[in-house]
Amino acid sequence: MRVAFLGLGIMGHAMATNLAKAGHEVTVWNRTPGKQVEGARTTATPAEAAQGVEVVWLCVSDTDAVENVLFGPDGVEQSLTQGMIIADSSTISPSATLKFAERVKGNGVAYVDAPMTGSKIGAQNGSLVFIVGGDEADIERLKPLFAAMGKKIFRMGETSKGQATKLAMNLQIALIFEGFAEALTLATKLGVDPGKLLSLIEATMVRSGVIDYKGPFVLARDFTPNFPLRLMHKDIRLTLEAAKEARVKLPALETVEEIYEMATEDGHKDLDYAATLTLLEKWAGVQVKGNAA
Ligand code: NA7
Repeated sequence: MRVAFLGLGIMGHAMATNLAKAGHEVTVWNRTPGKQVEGARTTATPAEAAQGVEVVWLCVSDTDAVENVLFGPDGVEQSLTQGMIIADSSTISPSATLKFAERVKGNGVAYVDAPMTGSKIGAQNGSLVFIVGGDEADIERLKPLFAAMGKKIFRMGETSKGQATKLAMNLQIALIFEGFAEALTLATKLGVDPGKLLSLIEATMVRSGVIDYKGPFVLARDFTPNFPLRLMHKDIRLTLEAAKEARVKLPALETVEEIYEMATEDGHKDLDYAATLTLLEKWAGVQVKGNAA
């Protein structure tokens, strides 16, 4: 298929690479020039990238970035044609997604929100899980592209339901990790070996995918970013905004948001979100260390 891929960050670069590798005709654009994708044609503006394509796929930081790429100067809007599909893999506001979809509908363009999970490694080896909102027929047309970048798609409902679900998923990741980090900090302060605690967790119902993945990194004190703290913080803020719009109170997430705020003030925003642990350690006056065995 002819695809424009806009946004060549950690995730977008790997996804566009997989599209080109799968034989699709890909044009790419990134705000900061200089990024290229093997097998794809680099363009100077979003409008140029979207010229004559069947699908425009976005993967940029946040709601403002999506709005800018679509409707800003030299934006995608200038190149919209009847029957085109816009697919957005950025994690952004569900209500803004609906507004964007409404605006392009006037040009006969469909809008599919397709945030994903699987982090950098999943993007590189094409094993992302997509959490999708949109018309079934449009999603069906996108299947060859989804297949090139991921291993599964879950259709959650009409446009915006992918974003809504992604926020509900990341809410759980943030809270599960925070529970783990608090448990590690308390156990360490009380003299328990965190490596033994992790072995126990793995053998009991406390076990979770989040802890399986993060536990070894944390015990090795490796906070290099798989999912940067600044992006998880953005998702937490988005979730709280969406909750406010829907009149839903999320007291635990509100508290965790403050921890992310303070971790950012401590200079950890570009580390993995697991670095929120260091704040708990600072308050408790301990450092969690141990063997992952
Ligand atoms: P990165 O690696 O931080 O990449 C972000 C990308 O978004 C990168 O290409 C940025 O371009 C681009 N960006 C940021 N702001 C803008 C604006 N205002 N206009 C156009 N482009 C912009 O993030 P990831 O790849 O890890 O994640 C991307 C999304 O997927 C995000 O929503 C995650 O939550 C999930 P730059 O190179 O800085 O010029």
